[in-house]
Amino acid sequence: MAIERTLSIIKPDAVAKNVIGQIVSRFENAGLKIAAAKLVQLSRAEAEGFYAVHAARPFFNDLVNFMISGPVFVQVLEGEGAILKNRELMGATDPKKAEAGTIRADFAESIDANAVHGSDAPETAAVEIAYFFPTLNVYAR
Ligand code: RTP
Ligand code: MG
Repeated sequence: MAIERTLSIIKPDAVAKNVIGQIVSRFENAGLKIAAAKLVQLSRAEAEGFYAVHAARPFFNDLVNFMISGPVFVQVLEGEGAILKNRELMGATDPKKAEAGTIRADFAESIDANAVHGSDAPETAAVEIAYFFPTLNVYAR
């Protein structure tokens, strides 16, 4: 499998719980490297733009309000099959359905406050990485 990059966000609920380090350790232990990272408070416009694909969904407003409720930790993770690997580490969107030992099973409270985001495909990973780290190629290894 090829070396890929994916965008990860540790969401406001997990940042507030002080488990950034525990979640990052799971990525590191799975062999993913951190290619970029920052702690940011998203504006409403930034959160709306990031989740624009969901703009017509009934949960959009709640999702945006949640994403701006506190700082988020945004990372680019890099490694073999990073996109799928990250999704597997995250677990299902609804933590009640997430497999035991996944990040969402262990740290998330609800489908709304579900601890992490991860890109779901190569195309979305490219768009999402550019959204938060437009100059990342400067740091490419
Ligand atoms: P994410 O984009 O945050 O990594 O999550 P995901 O791919 O697992 O789920 P997605 O379908 O992309 O939905 C984005 C976020 O919207 C919230 N959501 N709520 N109430 C609902 O039915 C519902 N469905 C989705 C979740 O917080 C999800 O992470
Ligand atoms: Mg998604």
